[in-house]
Parts: sequence; C-alpha cells; structure tokens
Amino acid sequence: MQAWVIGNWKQNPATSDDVQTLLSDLLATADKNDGANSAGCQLMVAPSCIHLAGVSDHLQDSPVLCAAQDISAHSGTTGAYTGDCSAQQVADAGATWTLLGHSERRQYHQETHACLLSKMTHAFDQGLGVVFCIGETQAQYDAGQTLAVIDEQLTVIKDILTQQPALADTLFDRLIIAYEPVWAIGTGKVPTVAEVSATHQHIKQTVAGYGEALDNITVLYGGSVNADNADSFAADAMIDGALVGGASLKAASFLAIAQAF
Ligand code: G2H
Repeated sequence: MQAWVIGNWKQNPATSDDVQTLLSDLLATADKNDGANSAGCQLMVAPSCIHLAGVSDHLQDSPVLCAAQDISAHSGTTGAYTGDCSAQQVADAGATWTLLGHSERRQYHQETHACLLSKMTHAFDQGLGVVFCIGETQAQYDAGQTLAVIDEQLTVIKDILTQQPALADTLFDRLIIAYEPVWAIGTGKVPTVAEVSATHQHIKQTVAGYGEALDNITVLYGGSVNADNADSFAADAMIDGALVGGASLKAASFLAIAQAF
C-alpha cells in the first residue's frame, strides 16, 4: 500500500517569499535524496488558500501534490458567500485534494456533521480527493470515548454513500482518513503506536462496512509527528502515512518524515 505524507501548513508561512523558499528547499532536498517518492511515498502539501495557485504552479512537473485546507460548504461552484472558496475554485487553482474536518475547523469554525457532509459532497462533485480528519479531544480520550467519537464522525462518509451509493466504487483512491487526536495536535504529546494502530484498525473496519470497495482504506496518523517519532509510526502496518503540521514547515524535517514511510 502506498504511504502518504501530507504537510498541513495551516496559516503559514507569513509571506509569498517564505512560501517560495520552503518550496525551493523542499524540491531541492527531495531531488538530492532522489525524492521521497523513491521510498514509495506520495507527498502532498496543503497551503493556505491565498498561496494555493502559486504553490501548485511551483509544484507543476514535480511529484508533490497540492491540496486545499478547506472548501466552502455553501456552494461547490460560485455564489454570494463572502470569504469562501469553492471546490471548483480550489481545483481551478491547482488543488487535486482538500482537507476536510480538521479539528481546528471544527473548534474555531463550529463545523458540524451537516456542514462536513455538504463540503464532502461538493469536493467529490468537483473531482477533488478528500483527506477527512477525525479525532477525539483530551476529555473524550480520558473518558474512553475515542472509538465512539470516531464512529460518530465517520457517519459523514456513511451518509454521503447513502445519498449517492454509486460513489462507493470510486472512493478508494479519492478518500483518505487522517486520525488526529485533538490532544496530540501541536502539543508534542502523542498516543502510543499500539493505540494508534488499534484505532486505525477500527477505522478501516468501520469504513469497509460502508462498501466493499472501501476495504483497507488509507488511514494516516496526525498530531505532533516529527523526524524523531516518524519511524515508530511508519513501522506499524496499520499506519499508512502522516498528516504533518509544524514539522512540515521545514523541508528537512518534512522529508525526513517522508523517508521514514
Ligand atoms: C495536526 C497536525 C497537522 P501538528 O493538526 O494536521 O499538526 O503536526 O503540528 O500537530
């Protein structure tokens, strides 16, 4: 199974010049190392919306893919939705994937099940792949509710397949799940590999239950992944790659993580 390592740049870097420097470092180091692709790893970066077109231009003819961090829930195309970017617009800017449901979107933008169902529908309608982020809070983890929370969050996928059953046969390589415990995001705290492995196994089984074609879907781990701990996650057969935040903002650490997978 191909591994994926995805850089979620969040609201970084500060300037277009900084973006170009990061990309140049990334491509130069990737070339020098014969590319992370030689390790069978697909690389992707998710810049902020304002940098999307420039990044995708820069990455043209490179093996690195470009994703949006989010899309509008209100329309997949155009409309009177001030501040939003649609699935069609991010695809036009060069994104082939979008993240959806990151915990920072759920927390700071109150993204709900209905909102995410709408976004996912627009993404698939416009031909984008989706990296769907799920994960429990510290309080939910402490209360032993991790799997129950995940089951509830995964119902977005179940519901979209109820609405459009024909999608099931097309989603295997257009849907990635990123398991990111909220308490591990940007904190330096990580669950044990055994915990992540068991949760990923549960996610794979649950999604496989939505349709035969979704057997063994790609599941990434995210939350304080860095060059030092990537090896331990990469060694587990249930962990198909990583969604990386802070450590993706330096080419060297991002590529070290990619090499681990
Ligand atoms: C989790 C992750 C990237 P970080 O948000 O999605 O960020 O690696 O900084 O914890």
